[in-house]
Amino acid sequence: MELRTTLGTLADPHSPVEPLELRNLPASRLTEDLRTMVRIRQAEAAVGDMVESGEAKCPCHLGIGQEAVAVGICGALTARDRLYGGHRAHSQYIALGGDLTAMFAEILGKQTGASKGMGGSMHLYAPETGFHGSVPIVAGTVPVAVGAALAAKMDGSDIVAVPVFGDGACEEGGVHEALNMASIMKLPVVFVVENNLYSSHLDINLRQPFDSVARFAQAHGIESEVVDGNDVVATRLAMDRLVARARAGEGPGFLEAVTYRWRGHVGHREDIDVGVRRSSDEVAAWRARDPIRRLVDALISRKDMSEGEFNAMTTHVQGEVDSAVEAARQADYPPVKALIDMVYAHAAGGR
Ligand SMILES: Cc1ncc(C[n+]2csc(CCOP(=O)(O)OP(=O)(O)O)c2C)c(N)n1
Ligand SMILES: [Mg+2]
Repeated sequence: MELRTTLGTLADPHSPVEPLELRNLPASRLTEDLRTMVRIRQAEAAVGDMVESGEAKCPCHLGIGQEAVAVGICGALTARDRLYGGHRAHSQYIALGGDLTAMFAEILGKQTGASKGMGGSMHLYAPETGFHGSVPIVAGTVPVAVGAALAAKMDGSDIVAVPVFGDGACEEGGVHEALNMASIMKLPVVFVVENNLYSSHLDINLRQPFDSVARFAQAHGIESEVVDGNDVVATRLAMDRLVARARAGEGPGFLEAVTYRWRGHVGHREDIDVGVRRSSDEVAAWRARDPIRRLVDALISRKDMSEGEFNAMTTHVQGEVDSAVEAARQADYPPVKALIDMVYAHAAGGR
């Protein structure tokens, strides 16, 4: 097997933007995918506003521009599967159907939040949807997901575990241990890397000898696919293939989805020129590869949607987001006592 090292045009924002191939997929499904991408984008824009105004006190990492990865991968999963996220996980939480009010409430530190207001943006949790938590420790949930896959195998269930992490997380040793264990034990896990070409402010070309991280999967004998992560259809189809293999007991998979975040590493700003290569030109070129616009254009050219229908969709979703934000604002903060009750476990006998 030839070692894949370079992303080529997938990482070049100036390469021609190819129209999405909708591959005879039904309009109903693609329209739902579009709606979810719009919901993620507008919810994250609202989070950005909360950060800018100072209303949100916790660090918030926005993935605006990366929506197609979450929607593509989550569409391949059931609520019984177990997905684990990292610091930039609003998109996966929403794509799996996590409650918007509970997400905003968590970000605002309210007791109705997804983690009862104790965790903030980077500690979302909605196990009823298959979202088994996000943790800010880079790569922290990767070995945890492999543990979930081991449990699934030992139980003889058909559950698949999915850790979602970044290109930067691939520089953590735990990822490589997790890949090795998953491979040698043929565990039902699909590793998903959102390769957005940056780790904080550092370009992947300044951190690694090659820009494609799927080579780590190849090194461990794991089936891998590399896709345009701004193409929701390609992402979904690749994930479907890897999940089906894992579910059938054929071993782990690894999906590298190449994408780009429009905002800076953390907070609401674009972070132009704080890194070594991130320039306004680069951001503008990636914005032209907007995963939402590409899907809208493809749906319009197949006559499945009109521009007016898309506008109506965005207005409707904005209404949902606004009411969720308002409901989160109205909720109470947890009582101070909850800090002790929820952070420390009580010993048996109730001391
Ligand atoms: C173990 C650990 N090291 C460092 C950090 C600080 N940190 C937070 S996010 C981040 C960058 C991660 O980059 P990547 O995995 O590519 O994800 P992205 O932010 O691009 O989504 C770093 C270094 C951390 N949270 N945890
Ligand atoms: Mg990254």
